[in-house]
Amino acid sequence: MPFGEIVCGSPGSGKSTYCYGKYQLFTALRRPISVVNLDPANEHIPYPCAVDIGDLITLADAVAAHALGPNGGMLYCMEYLEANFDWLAERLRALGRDAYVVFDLPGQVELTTAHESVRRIVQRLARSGFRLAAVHLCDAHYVTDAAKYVSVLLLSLRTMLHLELPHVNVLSKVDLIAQYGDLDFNLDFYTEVQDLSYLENALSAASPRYAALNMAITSLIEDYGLVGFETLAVEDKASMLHLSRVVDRATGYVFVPPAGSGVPQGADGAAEEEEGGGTPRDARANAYGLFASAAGPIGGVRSDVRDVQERWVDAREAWDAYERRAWRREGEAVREGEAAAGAAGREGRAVAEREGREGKGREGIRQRGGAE
Ligand SMILES: Nc1nc2c(ncn2[C@@H]2O[C@H](COP(=O)(O)OP(=O)(O)OP(=O)(O)O)[C@@H](O)[C@H]2O)c(=O)[nH]1
Ligand SMILES: [Mg+2]
Repeated sequence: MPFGEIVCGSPGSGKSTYCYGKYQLFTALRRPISVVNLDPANEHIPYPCAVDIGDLITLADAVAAHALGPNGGMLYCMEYLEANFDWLAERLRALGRDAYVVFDLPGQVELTTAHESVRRIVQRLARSGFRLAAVHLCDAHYVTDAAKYVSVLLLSLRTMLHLELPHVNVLSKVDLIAQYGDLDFNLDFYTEVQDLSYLENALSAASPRYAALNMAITSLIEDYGLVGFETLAVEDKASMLHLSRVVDRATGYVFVPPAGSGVPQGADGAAEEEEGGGTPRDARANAYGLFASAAGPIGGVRSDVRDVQERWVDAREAWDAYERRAWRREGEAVREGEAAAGAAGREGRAVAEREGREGKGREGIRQRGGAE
């Protein structure tokens, strides 16, 4: 069955860049991936596009044909896509049953917080067998200001409640966070959405008139207790790998056995498998990874937000220097490996040539000996 991610978030939060980063990561890992552009205003698509809404409708078409503004045009495009859902479904079917599809959405947040078309499209995809998670990107610079942070919390909560999908909120561009000045709290305060009453002073100082409203909003967010964040620096491999693990858990991908794996001895279905009539891969539980990968903590480099804080906030220069040294060493090792392989190849060819000459020489001697 196909799996996928609905990548949403405010304008410029890094959705298309993330889709491209995911495409590069999965391609390097030899994991199947297809990226679908659902943003009719996306003119410079950075990734190879498996399906492009631009082939159905563009924002410019909608605006020109119906004398709409850009926001109205975007809503029209999504309604048009919903009305032509078969167009999308047919192209997605062509990607195969084992496809992993990343959907790049437009940045208009009303599409994922209030308007119904995207929600209904997502529901229809789910009914057609897709296992989806929403990946909601929020620019990390919002956490540097208490009021903006509260707005991001509200936006994330609203998106979660509207889309009704397994949901991963992400503070994107965390590599830039140190540029916006010192944080009032450590990063884990923001990602774990800890006691929001600590924001009271900052919120009241910024807008004393709305102090009571702000605190009512924060207590509403706390009452739901749903919002939390992962972090993302798209060019950092560790960050992308960690987020991929989180998303795999949210979609349920971790429950599906890896391609080509058999059923372990003694597990349900092992006998059937031995007789050659096993259940298809996506219809059986992943007896290898079920508990280890689904129930255990997610490990790996920078899976703890305190490490993310150290990498991008507390000791950024030292880490940059360390990674540059590591890349240099890796480059040298690759070059040395290639040089050694080249030398071995040359030596091998020389030996083969020598043996060839000697072989011909012996043949010549044998022939001469025979003639005598
Ligand atoms: N430093 C840094 N820059 C990023 C990161 N992710 C995205 N960007 C930059 O943020 C800008 C916006 O990224 P996009 O991927 O176009 O954002 P988007 O959400 O697709 O934007 P819209 O489609 O217009 O809503 C680009 O200049 C990216 O290079 C990141 O992790 N780190
Ligand atoms: Mg985009």
